[in-house]
Amino acid sequence: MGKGIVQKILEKHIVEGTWEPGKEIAIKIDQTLTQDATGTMAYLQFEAMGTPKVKTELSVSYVDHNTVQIGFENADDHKYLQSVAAKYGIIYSRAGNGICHQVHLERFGKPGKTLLGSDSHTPTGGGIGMVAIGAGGLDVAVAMAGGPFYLTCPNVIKVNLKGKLKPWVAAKDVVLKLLEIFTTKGNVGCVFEYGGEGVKTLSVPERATITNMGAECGVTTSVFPSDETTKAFLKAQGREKDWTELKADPNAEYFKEIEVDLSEIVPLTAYPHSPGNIKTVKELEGMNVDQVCLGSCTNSSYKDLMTVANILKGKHAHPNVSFVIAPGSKQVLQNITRDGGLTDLIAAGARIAESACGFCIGNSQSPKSEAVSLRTSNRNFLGRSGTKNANVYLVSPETAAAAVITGKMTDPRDLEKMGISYPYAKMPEKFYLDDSMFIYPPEHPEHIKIYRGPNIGDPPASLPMPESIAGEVTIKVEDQITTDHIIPAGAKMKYRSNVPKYSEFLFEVVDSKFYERAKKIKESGKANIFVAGLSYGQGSSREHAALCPMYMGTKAVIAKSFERIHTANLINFGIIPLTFRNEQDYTKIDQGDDIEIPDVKRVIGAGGMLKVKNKTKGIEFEVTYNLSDRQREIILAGGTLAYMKTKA
Ligand code: MIC
Ligand code: SF4
Repeated sequence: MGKGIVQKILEKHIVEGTWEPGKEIAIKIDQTLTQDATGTMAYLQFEAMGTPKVKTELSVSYVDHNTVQIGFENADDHKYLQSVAAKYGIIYSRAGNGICHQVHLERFGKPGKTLLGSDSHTPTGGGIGMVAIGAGGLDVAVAMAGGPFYLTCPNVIKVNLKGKLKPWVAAKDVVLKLLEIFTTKGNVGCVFEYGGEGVKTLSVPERATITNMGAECGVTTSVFPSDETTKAFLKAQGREKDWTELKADPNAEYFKEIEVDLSEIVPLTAYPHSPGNIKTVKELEGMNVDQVCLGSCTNSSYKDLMTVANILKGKHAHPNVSFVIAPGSKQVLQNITRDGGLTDLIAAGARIAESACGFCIGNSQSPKSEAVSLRTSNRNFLGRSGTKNANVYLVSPETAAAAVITGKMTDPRDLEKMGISYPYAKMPEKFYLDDSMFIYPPEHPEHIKIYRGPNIGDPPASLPMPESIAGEVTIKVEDQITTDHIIPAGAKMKYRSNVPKYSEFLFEVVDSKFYERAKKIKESGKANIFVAGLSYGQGSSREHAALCPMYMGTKAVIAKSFERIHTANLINFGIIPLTFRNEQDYTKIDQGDDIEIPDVKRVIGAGGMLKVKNKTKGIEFEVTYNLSDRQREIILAGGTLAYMKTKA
């Protein structure tokens, strides 16, 4: 039987287990990346492991999230990251160099390699044929220390692309189409592998947009073949030697195959407040637009910005539209400057923001109250923009440009009627290259002292699983609760290195009284228990969505289902993810209920079925858990760091 690309790459990296979809495997990680918002905790944990130097082929520490720096906290973290990078053999990408995923694709990604990143959009690297996976910081720390990464051997879904995109229709519309087909839930344990004749019609940045937003479907990663287009991209980056061809065997077998005809796709948008809410742009035509933001790791490439620059050449932003651009990297900014795009964008009234996450994470450019904001980013979760009652629509750069001109939601194909023809932005044969914002680690790092400002605190220690859990339900939430609901980013993200302080903002966007209740429960000696619906923990890889609950004394989350990265983070911090055996039991438990999970330690140790006693309601029901033997040991030890100590 032939093999697909994902199977070929993974099989080369498996160190425990074998290729058997659904079973746990461990793989060797070639490259890691971190970003500053998750990186500080990751490196604190790495330091705790006592490894003198990273053991990967390449590890890069990016600073791209917290670059607004109101107060000393972020600058302290950046200095800490710079010193850790120098000490342990990590390349440091300074603030201003760009968004980790864009920069990694440009300068370091290699077809056929594995990449683990402490950011959920790490699968961007799949655009050049990497198996690139997002994970919590602790998992990345383990990989840097030479440990393997554990994952469920994936069910690979082959997406056969046919045809060619029509003018004004973009890669963003392709991935929004996939979100319409697959939705944001129910895809845990799957990977998208792209193939078919349509692949060769897509450039690398287009492929990367598609793999980037596979994260929103909840798949482990998304991978494109590595072909002549990949080679040309790497050549333009001066890295032709990093290219290898990757293609699926003609008789490869997959878990499932679907066909997507690129020529049938039309401009799409994801309406508030989920990337899975898909409508055609036509359906929303005429809606007034207050803000347009172009950027984020999804759509901030040279091609994206040049396309918009060419559309807006000689035009001006509508008076009601605040138009912001955050180029994906310093390289993008330098190249659109070289090729004249920046001048056209500035002339059109663009506000040029730093090459960083910026608006995407809500730490700047929050829109006005009740605004309609069109963004080329990947997430429109409630409150993420920093304005809770704003309505964020995710769109392609083409649709964004159309709204800049008209001040309304406009199908970009209608720009033809205004005399604007579709400007195909060509990929340069050679990018202007400048690596001066990378700081390479010294050969002799002995003299390096780690800088620790007052914002840096040690990661809190977790407690082993007690014999039985006596707890109270702190909160009961609905389906599709994202990590942005659990712990906000934006302005609060500066406390990432200060867990006690950051914990005060848990569930803030859902329930402003949450922290007070959780604190009371903790002080009473009971465990905090959360109850949730389907697909709990969507979105970001931020381990603080598990670390802060752990700090507040949370021992279990009972949900209808969980998302992959968040499940791993819960386990890493000794919180057991439990699912209702019978989904109807969700109705039998409420906020404030007194709960007991008897004999939990023994039962998990033996791998048996757990019971939840609802003492307030005088009933009980069964819950299940899907943990490997290794994960059961981690849960019993109270988390991965504690477990590693038992193995040392
Ligand atoms: C995001 O897009 O939500 C983030 C901010 O990049 C997160 C990481 C974080 O919370 O620091 C992610 O996607 O993993
Ligand atoms: Fe940064 Fe936004 Fe990408 Fe997250 S999704 S890495 S915040 S640009």
